[in-house]
Amino acid sequence: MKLLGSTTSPYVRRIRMWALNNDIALEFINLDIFSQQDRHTMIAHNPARKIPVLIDNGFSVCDSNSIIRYLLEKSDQPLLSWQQENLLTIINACNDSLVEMLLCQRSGFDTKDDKLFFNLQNERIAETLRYLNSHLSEPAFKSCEYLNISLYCLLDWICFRELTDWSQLENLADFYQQFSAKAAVKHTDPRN
Ligand SMILES: N[C@@H](CCC(=O)N[C@@H](CS)C(=O)NCC(=O)O)C(=O)O
Repeated sequence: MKLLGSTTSPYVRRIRMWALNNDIALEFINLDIFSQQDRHTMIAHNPARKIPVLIDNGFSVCDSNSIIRYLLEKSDQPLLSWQQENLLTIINACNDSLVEMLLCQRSGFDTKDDKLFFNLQNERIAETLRYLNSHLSEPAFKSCEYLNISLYCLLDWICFRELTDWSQLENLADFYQQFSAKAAVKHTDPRN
């Protein structure tokens, strides 16, 4: 199986870390999705023009949510419960808003402007982080490897891109510190 992605994408990193932990061989194709040639490769497999994309025997699976479901099924592991799906939705919502804000910054907008779009993203980012801070000790969260990986990838990506300060959220800070020691973290560090 091949994984189209980039070393910097937190969504791609989740899949890479989970595959490493579960001994699932993925050939990682590192793309620069804003270069003409690599963009062509991405678009050829995903009309939505986003990474990650998993390719298995010529079949493309788009979106990290579908990819993890595909890999869990393929490796005969239980899917996420509905409670866990909801927690993943919260992580995704935070991550999506941060991606939108980064793209706005790169497009030359002042994201500190008092504008509806920026205010909505900032509110969502702050509240989802607060929610995750108070729910990450629950059994449904703790017992789910993919949720833990996804949260770590979100937090580390926020640090890497210097997007927002979550250091006052103590449970998140403890979680981040403990998780950092894992081998898959080092292997997929976007700074390397
Ligand atoms: N819902 C998607 C989100 C993936 C996503 O936003 N990927 C970003 C990279 S981190 C991307 O490809 N962005 C390209 C764009 O927005 O044009 C997933 O879970 O895979």
